Amino acid sequence: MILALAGGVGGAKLAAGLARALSPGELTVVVNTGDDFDHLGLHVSPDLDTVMYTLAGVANPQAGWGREGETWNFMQSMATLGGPTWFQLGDKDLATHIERTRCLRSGESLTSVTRALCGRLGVRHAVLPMSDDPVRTVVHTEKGELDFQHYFVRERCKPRVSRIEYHKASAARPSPQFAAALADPALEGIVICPSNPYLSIAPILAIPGVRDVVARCPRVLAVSPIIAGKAVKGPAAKLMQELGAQPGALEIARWYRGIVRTLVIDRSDAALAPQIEALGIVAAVEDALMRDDAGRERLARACLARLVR
Ligand code: FO1
Repeated sequence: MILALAGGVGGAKLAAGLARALSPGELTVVVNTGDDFDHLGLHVSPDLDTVMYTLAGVANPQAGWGREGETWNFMQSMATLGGPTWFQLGDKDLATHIERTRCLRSGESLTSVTRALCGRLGVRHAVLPMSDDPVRTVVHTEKGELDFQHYFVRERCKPRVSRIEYHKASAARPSPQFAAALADPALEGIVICPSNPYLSIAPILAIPGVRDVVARCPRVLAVSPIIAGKAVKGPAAKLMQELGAQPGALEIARWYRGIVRTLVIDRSDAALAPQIEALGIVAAVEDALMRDDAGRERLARACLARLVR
């Protein structure tokens, strides 16, 4: 069994590639929930939904998040009524948040709701929230302390960041299914998807016990979300700069030092391989940009080959 740790769009793409390469019993995807928030009275789980929609083949291909073929009647009516419109909820997507919230209020766990929603959308591989307990990413910026979605969507990642915090992470437990997967004797390896390390992977590793178990696993591979000094999507490079690090795959290697055995970097970063290897990490040079379904599967198969080698 392979365990994949994932955040939003980049993580979802590799998870989809892994899902094409592995049968449902062979893959478990654990997803960051530090981005979750309550909005308009609804429990929104953006990364879980991005992974779920992508694996179901119903994600919006342009944005990467939300659903394809969306309609926006709800949003337009909200605008007419003068309600908040900074966070775009399409009509189909809205049903996901309403149904999730209804089930959570009736006492179901986030793990159980996620399994049901994934099942309804035809996702056959296991998709798990990192925890059933609330963990909330908070970004300390020049504009003060911002909840993650306020920083990311409302403020468009513009305010300069000085620190990132994972609220309540120290009191959270991995979901029982995540804990079971980590302890499963059939666990062959862990793939850390090309998600933002600070915003998507760090909250998962911040749950007590998780970092130690991952670090003890002999086969852990990460894929760099930074290619040629730039983030494929999102604010990873900007964040690195603001946090005093040089944006690049070498800095990603430094961040994952002590956790991963192998770092997959793009061909355009091949010259960094000797410096990465000097950190005690195997640098695996691959075509790391996933342009289409075939690119996702090719990178996934390359990761699996590197993992078990
Ligand atoms: N991202 C945006 O940039 N703008 C939005 O209005 C927006 C709405 C949205 C609604 C549902 C959902 O599941 C995700 C949504 N996202 C939006 C993406 C999301 O907030 C971020 O990409 C992730 O949290 C970062 O991984």
